[in-house]
Amino acid sequence: MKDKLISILTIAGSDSSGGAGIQADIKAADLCNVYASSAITAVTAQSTSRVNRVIPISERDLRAQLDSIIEDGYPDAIKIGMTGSPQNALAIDSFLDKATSIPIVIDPVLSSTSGADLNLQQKQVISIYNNRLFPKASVVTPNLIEAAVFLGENRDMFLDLDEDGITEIATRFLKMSKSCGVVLKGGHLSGDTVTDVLACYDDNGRVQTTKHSSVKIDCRNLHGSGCTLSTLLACELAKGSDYESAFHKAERMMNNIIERSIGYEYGTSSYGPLNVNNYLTR
Ligand code: PXL
Repeated sequence: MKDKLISILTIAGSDSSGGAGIQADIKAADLCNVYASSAITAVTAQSTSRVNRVIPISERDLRAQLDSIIEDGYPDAIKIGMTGSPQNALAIDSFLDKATSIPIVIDPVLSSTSGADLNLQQKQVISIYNNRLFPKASVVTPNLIEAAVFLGENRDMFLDLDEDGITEIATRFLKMSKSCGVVLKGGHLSGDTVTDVLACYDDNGRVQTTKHSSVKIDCRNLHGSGCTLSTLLACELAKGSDYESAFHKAERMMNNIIERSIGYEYGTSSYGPLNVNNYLTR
């Protein structure tokens, strides 16, 4: 009797520098001993310092990848990163209609670590997230800056929030998005502590929140950390964990990965990639 591999499908962009996007997702899945199939939404030409080009894949070619992947069966969870264009966001939306009852993690990527827009017609992509994709998600994983955009708020106000403040924003995002769960990432907070908050519903339909706080680690290798966290979550959900255990497991792994990347550097930017395998080999 052979063991069936646990698998996720990542639908995301390629990062030529190797730090974020599909490249980060596959490394993170591997770390969890989970198999990853991948559908590429866009090719980005970027170094560790800047994004030079964003080349969305055509909707037809994205659909062809998705249809080919499911010829081998459905994955145990789906992770969605950068969509690249409104057309691709809509293609993903119709694909998700076939993938009911599979955990879906949506990382609503709008811009790169260096600040470049990663989608064509960003406004339309934002409205597809709000109206179509978020309501289909098990967990949406915005950072504070993305949360401010989706909630139509001023981002500077969000960066000084305390733990109660970030918990309140996670709850607001949960209700606005109509998703089943939200992990709001507090990495951009100005203080010495980073707090991430999970907001989801209990069996009685009441919002419950859980936080994970850690001392901010003085580490510049954070390119790809958002992609990595959402993939770790997807892998834990693929293994059958509930939201709360998946959240705590993914958060603990992230802390370890970030801590262990401190002694390494790569590239010319002051920001380097998070390289998850440092976790294993050091
Ligand atoms: O970290 C966000 C992100 C997601 N996806 C791709 C990226 C980046 C950041 O650079 O390149 C493809």
